[in-house]
Amino acid sequence: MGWRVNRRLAVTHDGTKLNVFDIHPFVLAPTDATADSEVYPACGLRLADINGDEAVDVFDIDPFVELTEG
Ligand SMILES: [Ca+2]
Repeated sequence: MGWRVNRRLAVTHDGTKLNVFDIHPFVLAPTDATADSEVYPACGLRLADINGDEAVDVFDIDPFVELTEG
């Protein structure tokens, strides 16, 4: 796999592992950071950095999908 993935934290920061309920905040975080902080104040953009490269971008999509499938 090769990704340094944070499997402990869901994007929603709800105490669960990553699941389908993290899809909305995962999409919202990089596209509208203001709305994301209002809707999910406990989250933070860093939780959407699934591959651990300190950026939230298109390269986080594949590992995110893989985690939600597993
Ligand atoms: Ca990333």
